[in-house]
Amino acid sequence: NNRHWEECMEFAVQTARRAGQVIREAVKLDKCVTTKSSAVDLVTETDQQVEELIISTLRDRYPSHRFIGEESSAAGERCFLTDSPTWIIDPIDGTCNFVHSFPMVAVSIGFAVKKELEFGVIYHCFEETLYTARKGHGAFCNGLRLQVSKEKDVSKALILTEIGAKRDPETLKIFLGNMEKLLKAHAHGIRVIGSATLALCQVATGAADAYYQFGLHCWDIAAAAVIIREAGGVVMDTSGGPLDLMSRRVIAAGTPEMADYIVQQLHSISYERDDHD
Ligand code: LIP
Repeated sequence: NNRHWEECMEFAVQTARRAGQVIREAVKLDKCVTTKSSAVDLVTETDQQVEELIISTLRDRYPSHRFIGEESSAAGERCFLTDSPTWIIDPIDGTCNFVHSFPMVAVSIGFAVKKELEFGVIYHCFEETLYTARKGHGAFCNGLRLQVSKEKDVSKALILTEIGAKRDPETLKIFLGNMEKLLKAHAHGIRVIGSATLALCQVATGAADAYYQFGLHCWDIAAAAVIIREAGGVVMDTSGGPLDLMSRRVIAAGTPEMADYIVQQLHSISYERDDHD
């Protein structure tokens, strides 16, 4: 089966590159923007077209596999993992960036078997950089091996986060309070780049020391989790427990010490689980 997953990953790479080309063309055109869970949770026709392209391409080749996709879920499809081989897809991660032509947009394709993540492919559409990892085989960016940062001390850390779709006063207070705590601990800086998957890839390369977020989705985490782990990093729940792909929250870091420190600082923001009924 291992050989088979390797072939699946090669096909995922081809498919992500094709999708990225469609996104690069579409960003130059007028965009038809609508909203989903909130006024800042954006979707465009391109998100839907690219998801359709990716899923139909993969389904033609692997008809027995299951698919979880951001836009299929928005359209009402149930989102849950079974033991079957399952593709977990974000056609455009960084939709708000895409809408503004801010060049941080990625295609993310993760793959799980028996509820375990096997490989991840993330393609930065504008830089044309490709992040890949398969369980047990290392993580790569454009073929070069990745290694996370070894930093343990928050006062020497560059930390990434994302805001999430909820913007009510209570949520914003917790969000800003979390940032304030890390800034008071003298983190070198905090960045919000608008793409959870590309931010997580920065942890895999060692350019960032940690990432945390409340409110992201399984398709933002799946591929990146494999890439960070294979680069030697940790990916866990914000409670400090094991990662729960459907829980809408994550902490990733180069070292367990860094992750544990951030766990201690964060106040939780609750979002409805991805696998809710
Ligand atoms: C979004 C991320 C964004 C994060 C949101 C959301 P989308 O994905 O890229 O950075 O804050 O939680 O998941 O909607 O652009 O695919």
